[in-house]
Amino acid sequence: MSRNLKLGAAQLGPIAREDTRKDVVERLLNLLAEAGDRGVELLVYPELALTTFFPRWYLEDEEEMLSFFEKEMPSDDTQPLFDEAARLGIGFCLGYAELHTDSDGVTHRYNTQMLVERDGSVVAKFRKVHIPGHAEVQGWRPFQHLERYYFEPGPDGFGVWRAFGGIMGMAICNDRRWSETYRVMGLQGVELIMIGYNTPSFYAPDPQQNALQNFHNHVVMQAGAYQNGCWVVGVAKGGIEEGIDHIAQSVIIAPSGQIVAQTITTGDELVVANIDLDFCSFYKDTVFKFDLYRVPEHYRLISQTRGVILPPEE
Ligand code: ING
Repeated sequence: MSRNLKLGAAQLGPIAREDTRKDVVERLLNLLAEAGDRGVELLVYPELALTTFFPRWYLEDEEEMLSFFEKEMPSDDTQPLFDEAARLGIGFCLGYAELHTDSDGVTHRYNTQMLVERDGSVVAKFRKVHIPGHAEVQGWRPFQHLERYYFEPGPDGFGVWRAFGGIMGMAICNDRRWSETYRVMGLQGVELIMIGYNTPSFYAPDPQQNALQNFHNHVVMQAGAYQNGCWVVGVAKGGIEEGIDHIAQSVIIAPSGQIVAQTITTGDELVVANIDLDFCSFYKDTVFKFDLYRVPEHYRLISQTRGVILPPEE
């Protein structure tokens, strides 16, 4: 028995500060059209796929800052993407900056991904949990990473949803570096995790890591896939955007941890893989059979470990 799903990773190249939503939606539609030609059923776009990665600047003018956020999804500008995807019967995952007003009238700013089924219905919204960077301008940096100024952490954690014939999960960019991200969804039986990312190749706090950015990008997603017996798709907005280089190398990773598809450019590029969601059981039912080998009591004890356990003083 196999539950096949044709999965597409729709990598984007740079988006300029002055690019309009219409300019970008045109590019998303081009990738969608190619996905349709190649029989894709689920298409994953990057983090913040509608605008340039604006947290690289401190935007003093509130009106300009809010211009990078979506007040509704779909909006007039993004409705054509939703319409064409539904017409083609392709589901998609789209990253964007979300302005959300809750039932108490409080406005929140989130770094968000929306998952849409093949019939155009909205499956879920996920809001980024791990917000990297800093909240105030740091003059020593060659460029800023002000995500902690622009975004609140998502309040809902990491959920999973039944869609596309399986159990779907989402994470965004920095989330992929933390093992809890995958395990929290793994404990809920996740079979595919969709991750968009914008990752500068220069890491200001420790430039020694620059040369390892592509390695770190893949090792965390491959480990997360293997240790939780799930598929992982990681999709970049890459290339030199407003003068800052971003890694690309978008991938589709199997529950074995193997990379089954990878982009070879830093621009708009679609890679496709036919994934079998039943393949997850080769790992979920053997090496990582949680209810047999993963003893919660051990983890409760381990979680109480504080620092290094030293032998008693002589
Ligand atoms: N970007 C980066 C990421 O986590 C970063 C920030 C880069 C953190 C390198 C640590 C090391 O991929 C976003 N948008 O989270």
